[in-house]
Amino acid sequence: MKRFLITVLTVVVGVGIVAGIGAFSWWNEREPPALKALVFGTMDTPQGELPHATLELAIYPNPSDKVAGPRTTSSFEENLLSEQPFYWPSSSIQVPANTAVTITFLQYGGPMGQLYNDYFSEVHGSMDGTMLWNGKSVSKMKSTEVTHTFTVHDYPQSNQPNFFLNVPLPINDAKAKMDKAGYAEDPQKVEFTFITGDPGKYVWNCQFPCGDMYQEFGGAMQTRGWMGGTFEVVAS
Ligand SMILES: [Cu+2]
Repeated sequence: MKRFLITVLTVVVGVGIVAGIGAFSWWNEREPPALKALVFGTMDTPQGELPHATLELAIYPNPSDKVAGPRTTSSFEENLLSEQPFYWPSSSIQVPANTAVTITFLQYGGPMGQLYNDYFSEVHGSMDGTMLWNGKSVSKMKSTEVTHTFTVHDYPQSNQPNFFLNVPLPINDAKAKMDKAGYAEDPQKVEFTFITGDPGKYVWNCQFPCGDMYQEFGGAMQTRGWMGGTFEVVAS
């Protein structure tokens, strides 16, 4: 009987520890609060007049006193990512369905690395095939001018509307004025407008090797909340 009780107790404690670790890592690795595109008025589009929503995202080259950066799950990870870039204020994006959405990107980082695939230096999925780069309309950039991308895609198996966007984001050149935090004083500005369809759940990530290790696809590139996240089209 005693042995039986000890066995039961051991199992109960074991299950408790596993559940505890599970709850701890779930809490640590949870999605950041969603950043929602808000509707302001309407826009004339090839699909007629649609509600118009806007959203602003910044890309910083490293955490600093100015911008804390995404949550890290340990001091080891904090160290590993202390010089790594991230999207801000959230990597969980929500946009309304059947709406014209404009995302404004402010890119604060300087030059690094080189894009592996020129496809990602082209604009894909915007309303008219272009984006505004510092106020100028462009449909692609030179691959040497790109430092991050915002690339939204579908899961391989799903039966929701297909959805794909690619926004190349420009570097600040080596001569750009940087502040103490290492951020460009006059960041690169990109405005990208696209039309959403019916609701769906997608993911986005950066396609530029801006992390470290694994051909620079480690570090920020493989950490939730830094260079990738969720992109949800929600019923409006
Ligand atoms: Cu990146």
